Amino acid sequence: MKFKSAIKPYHAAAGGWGSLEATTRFVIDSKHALKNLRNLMRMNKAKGFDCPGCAWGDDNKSTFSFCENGAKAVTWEATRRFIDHEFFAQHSVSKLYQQSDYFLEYQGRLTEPLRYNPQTDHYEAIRWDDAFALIAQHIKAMDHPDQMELYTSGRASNEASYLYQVFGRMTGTNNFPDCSNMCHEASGGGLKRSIGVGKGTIHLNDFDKANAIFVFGQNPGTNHPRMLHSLRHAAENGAQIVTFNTLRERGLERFADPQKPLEVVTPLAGTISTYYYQPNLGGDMAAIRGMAKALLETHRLQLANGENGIFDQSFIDKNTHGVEAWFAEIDNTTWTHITHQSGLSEQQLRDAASVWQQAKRVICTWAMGITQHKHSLNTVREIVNLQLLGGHLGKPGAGLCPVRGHSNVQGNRTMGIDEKPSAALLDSLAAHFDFEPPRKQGHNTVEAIAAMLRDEVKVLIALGGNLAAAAPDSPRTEEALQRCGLTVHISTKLNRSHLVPGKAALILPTLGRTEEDMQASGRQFITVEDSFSMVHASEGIGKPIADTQRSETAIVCGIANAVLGQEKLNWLALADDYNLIRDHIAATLPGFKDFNQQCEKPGGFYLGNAAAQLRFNTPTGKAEFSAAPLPDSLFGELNAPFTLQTLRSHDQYNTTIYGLDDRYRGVYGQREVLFINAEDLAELGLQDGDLVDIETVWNDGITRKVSGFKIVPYNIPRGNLAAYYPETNPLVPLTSVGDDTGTPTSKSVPVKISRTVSVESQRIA
Ligand SMILES: Nc1nc2c(c(=O)[nH]1)N[C@H]1C(S)=C(S)[C@@H](COP(=O)(O)OP(=O)(O)OC[C@H]3O[C@@H](n4cnc5c(=O)[nH]c(N)nc54)[C@H](O)[C@@H]3O)O[C@H]1N2
Ligand SMILES: Nc1nc2c(c(=O)[nH]1)N[C@H]1C(S)=C(S)[C@@H](COP(=O)(O)OP(=O)(O)OC[C@H]3O[C@@H](n4cnc5c(=O)[nH]c(N)nc54)[C@H](O)[C@@H]3O)O[C@H]1N2
Ligand SMILES: [Mo]
Repeated sequence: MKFKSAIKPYHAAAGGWGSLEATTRFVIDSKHALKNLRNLMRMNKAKGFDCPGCAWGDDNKSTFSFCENGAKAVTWEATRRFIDHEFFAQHSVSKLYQQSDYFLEYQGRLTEPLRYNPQTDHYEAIRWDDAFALIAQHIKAMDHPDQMELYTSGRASNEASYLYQVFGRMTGTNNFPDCSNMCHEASGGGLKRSIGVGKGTIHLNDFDKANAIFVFGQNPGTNHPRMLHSLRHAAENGAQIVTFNTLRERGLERFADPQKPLEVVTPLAGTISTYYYQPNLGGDMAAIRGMAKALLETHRLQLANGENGIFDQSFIDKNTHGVEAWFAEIDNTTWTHITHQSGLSEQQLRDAASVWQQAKRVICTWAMGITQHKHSLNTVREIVNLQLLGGHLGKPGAGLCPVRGHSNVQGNRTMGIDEKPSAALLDSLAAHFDFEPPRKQGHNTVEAIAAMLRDEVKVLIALGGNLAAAAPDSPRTEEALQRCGLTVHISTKLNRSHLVPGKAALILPTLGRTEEDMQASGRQFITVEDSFSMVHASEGIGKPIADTQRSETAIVCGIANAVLGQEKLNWLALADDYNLIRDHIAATLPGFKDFNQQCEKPGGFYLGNAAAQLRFNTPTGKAEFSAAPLPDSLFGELNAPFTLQTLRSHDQYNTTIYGLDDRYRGVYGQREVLFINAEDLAELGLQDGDLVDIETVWNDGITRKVSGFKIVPYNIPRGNLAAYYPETNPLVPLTSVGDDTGTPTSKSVPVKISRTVSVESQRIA
């Protein structure tokens, strides 16, 4: 495949004509236009399927609740292209390994169960029952249940992931590495420590009531396009929107609503952000500390003048613990430290603080720019600290909003996909299913990969996802997968993980969210949970491309039945009728009483959030201020000239590459680019378009390098770089993880760059 590459600035607003055009192009391109249009029209409506694109909520009001990137996700899944054993007979695994990620997924849907033949290096067809029997044979041959790793990617339904964790725990392990370990772990952990619940506290309609919204480290124009509508409406209602983003992101600057025809016709693009601050990578904790320092100064001045102060003192007294220790820490933090680490001036932070001060109701949102650093957990807690000062919790138009990634990643955790399960969850499962679940903590994703590298993993099952490409340190992750006794991938499309098979390997082809799921008792629906703790039904409508595919739920039941038999649970009956699974969920998890009846509610039901009702499940029973010191420096002794963040382009869904354009950033037909500040470029004696090598500066003697990345001068602070994930995953060391989160530090990789001398083996595009 040939692509014309170009860099040209994008002048229009995000979300306007360009996005409508792109949507239409994807719908037409998928050669299945009618079905796709019908799918789009039913997406996120009260009846229909949940958009697999992201975890933003739905208002069920607009006629077309979809966005350009949701449309891509749907049409990508609904393709008529497919591959079966004949394709694999033609292409060996090592040949396919040479191809790009784009090429792999572009081949279309997987339709048959496949087994790797190490003698021939080809995948071959296998019957479903034989595949299940092979898995059972490997699991039964393990010395210990902890020799199994059960990975989950956040698209899996509540029903499939619930049964998956019951299966794992009945087998005897808590090894549930998941995509969340690489994503919002810091949000869950930070919120849990601060307010006792690891989820956001707001409803979608709180955006309409907020006076100020602080958006930290996220790119909604690409990754949560429907959030732009909420921001836009908020701005129309007079809310101030303050953005903290290292890059200038088009979607946060200007936005036109493609679902409002008039606005698209007259390019009345509004400016979304009142203030747009560009901190250094990892500089947000310092920035918030600076805001808090400015606010505390004003507060004390007011008190000295006999006024009330600017904080919500009655909220603080009644609901929180530890404010004094945090104030002491703020006093200990110097402005020099704050401005140096954040890269923002004292004046900028005072301005941001004054927006916060003037707002009665404040929402803070965040995503990967906050969670993929070493000190992410403390940064999330610093955001909570700020919100607690103003009592911005438990009232309309205010609160905390981690904007989740995968469409059901939040639901997966609710369902018990958790390598560190609470005693309450285990007790409940033990009582209901009458078995003794393992109490020892399991592995997160990075720990699972380390165990594979130590040859301790006999069986890896992956319920979706693409571990080989999504996890850090690609060469080591690929080696890790190859060291497993058996790898089993439950997947919709071909991806890199299938091409680094374990000693034995299976690919099990599954139905997607958009497809009709017929079982013995009739057509099934599944349920998902969005970023706002709304649980709702999702029912696929497209006809599956092959009757040899199975639903994720049916596959999990098939595996469990082969391994555990029917002694504790009739797995096959559960696969016949998902209502029975929901009855088990209702009986074991809080908030799911009358689950099946609740699913009838249009728009779904709210799971509730104790912290939003000012009930705090913390040791003191109050919201806990965190008094963590600002890190002295972000990289200690390493002394790297640049910090690199690895991020998403507009034409990708994580490791799925839809196309080679990144329209809002003006990049076309290519992905191996490096965004850099123009002054840094000049200082290095490099020019726009030059090719460079990027090499990690780390402390373990391993060389981590990628070659031939094209330089793109960009509006980014000096010393900071950006390049796309997953091409730069080889640069992220497995041992570089967040404190208390284990999340790879994908947004702060210490690197140096040099002119490329020769480009080694590039993958075929
Ligand atoms: N179309 C599409 N939608 C998606 C996805 C996708 O790949 N494609 N992925 C889904 C998933 S799993 C997730 S987790 C989300 C991800 O959603 P995002 O978090 O928006 O994803 P990234 O592309 O990683 O973007 C990180 C953003 O944070 C900024 N940033 C990086 N580091 C810092 C920092 O230290 N400070 C500040 N202030 N800003 C920083 C970057 O410039 C960039 O704008 O999106 C979900 N939705
Ligand atoms: N360097 C760097 N690395 C990162 C990140 C980063 O920002 N930078 N982000 C991290 C984040 S936030 C995340 S969430 C992870 C994502 O990690 P993963 O969730 O593991 O990766 P995805 O690319 O979302 O998985 C795509 C694959 O899932 C399969 N699939 C798609 N739909 C379905 C379905 O309905 N069912 C099943 N069973 N399979 C399906 C397809 O085969 C497809 O190839 O990556 C992380 N890795
Ligand atoms: Mo994510």
